[in-house]
Amino acid sequence: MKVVEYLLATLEQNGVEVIFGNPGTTEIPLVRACERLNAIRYIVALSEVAAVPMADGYARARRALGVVNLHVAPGLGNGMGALYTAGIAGTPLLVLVGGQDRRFLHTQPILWGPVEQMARSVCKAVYGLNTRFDAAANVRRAIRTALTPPYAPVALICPPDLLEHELEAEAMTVTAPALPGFDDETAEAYARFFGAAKRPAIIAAEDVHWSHASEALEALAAAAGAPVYAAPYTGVLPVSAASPWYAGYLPPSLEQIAARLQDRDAVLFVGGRGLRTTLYSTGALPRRTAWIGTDSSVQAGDDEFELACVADIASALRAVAGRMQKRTHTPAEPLRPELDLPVKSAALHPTRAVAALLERYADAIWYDESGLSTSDVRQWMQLAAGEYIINGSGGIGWGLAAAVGGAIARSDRKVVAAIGDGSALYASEALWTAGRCGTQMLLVVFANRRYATLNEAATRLAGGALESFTIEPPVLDFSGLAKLYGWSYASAATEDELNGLLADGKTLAGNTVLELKLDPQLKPVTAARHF
Ligand SMILES: Cc1ncc(C[n+]2csc(CCOP(=O)(O)OP(=O)(O)O)c2C)c(N)n1
Ligand SMILES: [Mg+2]
Repeated sequence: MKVVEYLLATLEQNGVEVIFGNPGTTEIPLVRACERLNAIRYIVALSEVAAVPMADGYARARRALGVVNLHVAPGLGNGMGALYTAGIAGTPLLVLVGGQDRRFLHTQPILWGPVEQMARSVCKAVYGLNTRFDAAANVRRAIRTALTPPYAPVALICPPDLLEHELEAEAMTVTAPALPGFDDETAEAYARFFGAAKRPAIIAAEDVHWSHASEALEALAAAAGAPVYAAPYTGVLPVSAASPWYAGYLPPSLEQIAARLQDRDAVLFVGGRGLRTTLYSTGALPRRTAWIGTDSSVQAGDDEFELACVADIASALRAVAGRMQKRTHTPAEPLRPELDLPVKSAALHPTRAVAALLERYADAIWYDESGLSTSDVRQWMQLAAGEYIINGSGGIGWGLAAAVGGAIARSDRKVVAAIGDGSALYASEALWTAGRCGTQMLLVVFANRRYATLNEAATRLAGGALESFTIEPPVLDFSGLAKLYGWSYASAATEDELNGLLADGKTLAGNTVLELKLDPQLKPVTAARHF
């Protein structure tokens, strides 16, 4: 078979069903083979800034390897911001980079560039298909590395001339190394860590999702009587928000984190790389910390961990819970700080809009890049583990396209993308791919005609909103965007209008842009949590 056929057969054998990409000349062998073999679907995105988040959003919603194909140096360059995000949030992603035909590479042809060097800055490993002798091994090596924690993008550079070579090899299932569970002694040590604490807490991150560990986490929380916080900016909700043990997302501010944890005397970090915060602030964290995860570069505070283990998270948590004496069955009081909704106003209040949308779409998978409203979404959501997804890196322009990937991954489910008006415009061409794939998505645009988050930060830092963060005039007309890509469109400027739309099952069905026309004077009630 040809190298390209081997590549596709091996991907298929390892459960891959789709490749997202924006193709060019160097991708012609790959795209042609996808069409001819008709096993793996090549899903065209109209840019790389859309293709990479789509693959990432798809991977997270499916809890499976995502594959994206990028066109030589400029295509890889366009995709790098989102590859950075996948690396920070820890998504297993295989990046097939279209290399150049080696027969004239020395002439520095058009689109030539240092792809290996570029890929290395955002991928944890870079492999190439170099000869017909190494191609089969390197295909499998790249997949195996991508499926080995800590997860991050892995690049495989695929020169088109080599893809057409013949090779003799058999497609195989890759054996990704299994992480160990806990032996008795280790489980006992973690149980003692909790046993010595009066008021322990758990801070969980993305690895819980990838390790299918949310139930084990909840069981440990119940056994230890420990609230579970999501680490700030966690890319996938690690525990059900409806769980009595869920204590909410930690705010991305060390000062606010310290305030939330001030009466805790021991913290177990489960997965992740530590506490991602936004602006500089200080605060003292509990001194006693322990960690179970996959990435030893984790940073969790000023002190070293009392215990630290690279382990399979689900089985490790089960082993520790099994050794604990149950102290409490349910927490004494609600662990998430409770807030009242603001009173209804003449204009649509963003907080009340979020609450109404969460109630109506309680069973949907949510992708949230709603800017200043994200903390409101987290305050009131009751979503299931793995079904609330954010970029995780702070790199905006990811959420809309990622939600399209999620809607393609889970065509059995409604997907809601809650996106700020600024954030909606970095990769809005993803709407075309959604239309082509027949997704069922609701894109809610929070149209406050501002970079409100930046104004909030500017106010905090230097005393006031900035003219440059006002994105009007001209006023962005999202009905035009919907029309361009063949989506339906609805808008609401008052609560009654929004409720009318939510009550009527038809208007918001299918792929619909719902523009919330907001008064920028009405801020989300949790806005202060951002900094
Ligand atoms: C890739 C990237 N570019 C720029 C920024 C800086 N940034 C942070 S928030 C923001 C504005 C977000 O605006 P919008 O989506 O309208 O939400 P709002 O703040 O208005 O609620 C920008 C530009 C970023 N975080 N990531
Ligand atoms: Mg905005």
